[in-house]
Amino acid sequence: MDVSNGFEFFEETTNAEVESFFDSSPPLKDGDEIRRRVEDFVGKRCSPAVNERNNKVVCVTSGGTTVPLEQRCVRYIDNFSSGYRGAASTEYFLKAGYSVIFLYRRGTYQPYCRDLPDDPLLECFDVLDGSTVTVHPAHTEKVRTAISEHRAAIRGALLKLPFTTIFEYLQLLRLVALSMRCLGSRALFYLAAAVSDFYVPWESMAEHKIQSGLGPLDMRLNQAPKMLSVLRKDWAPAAFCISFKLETDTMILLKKAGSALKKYKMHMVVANELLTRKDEVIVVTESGNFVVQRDKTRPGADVESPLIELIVDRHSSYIDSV
Ligand code: 9Z3
Repeated sequence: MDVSNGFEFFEETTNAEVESFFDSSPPLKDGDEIRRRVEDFVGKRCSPAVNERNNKVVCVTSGGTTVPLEQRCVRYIDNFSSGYRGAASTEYFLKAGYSVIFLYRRGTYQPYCRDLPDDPLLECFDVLDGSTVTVHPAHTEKVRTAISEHRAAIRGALLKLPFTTIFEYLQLLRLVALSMRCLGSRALFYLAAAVSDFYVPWESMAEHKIQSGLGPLDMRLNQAPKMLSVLRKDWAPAAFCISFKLETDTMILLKKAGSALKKYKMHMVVANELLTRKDEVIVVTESGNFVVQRDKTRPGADVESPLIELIVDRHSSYIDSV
């Protein structure tokens, strides 16, 4: 699906392509309500009355987007991402004092719930005497932490917005980015979601389930408009922007990350390889590359902790420099 080797051969995304993508996308369900919630959340942090420098907001994107093959969708193409990176990073950004807009794929990992078993309801809870629900002793601490930290976060500083398709994701990203403009350099984009490179335009998509038994299926996928440059240029030009580059071939990873940095004018590109992504990432910047590793001597330590530490530091310098 991600024919990453090919994308450099495509022309720059034009404004017309961007407009046509949004014009033909099915509108967001509850779009007005989502806009109201985002503007309310960001508006509180834009006001000059609040302590400016400490009022930083990050949009963390997480999970993969789908490309539906039918309007009444039965089949779709998916991009790999468990959402672990986004969920863990959200926790560290909150800890560092950021407000977080967590734009996530429905059904993927959630902040504070990463360590719960796969089937938390059935594995964490017990029913005593046929009526009282209790937490299984082996999971009490995890459940307590998940509930209390999550509750504290959503009370003030965490706004969660779910997506499934590439149409929903890009409309939400645009909505959030335009709202975050008022934050200037205090806005940070941490784009860890795995976004489809190809899609079927809504108007050329079959309405009903594609029928089988008619021989091979021929399908033409369009190149998805590259919204990273639009985000940088038009939506939130003063924001600090970090994108991710995923490859399975380490030989081309750094080259691809370097060209994404230049092409989309990112402030950082986090390069990772599929199999080692939980142990190591390489942060590619104009002033050089930084290898960030999980501390293997500490059980349970993850790579997101030192990664977010580095990013918070660089973002602060960026705020001071503009
Ligand atoms: C990433 O590279 C993320 O780090 C992962 C995280 C998806 C690998 P998990 O969710 O994994 O913890 O399981 N995200 C970006 C992937 C991507 O598709 N990037 C595009 C590309 O590489 C640019 S938007 O071309």
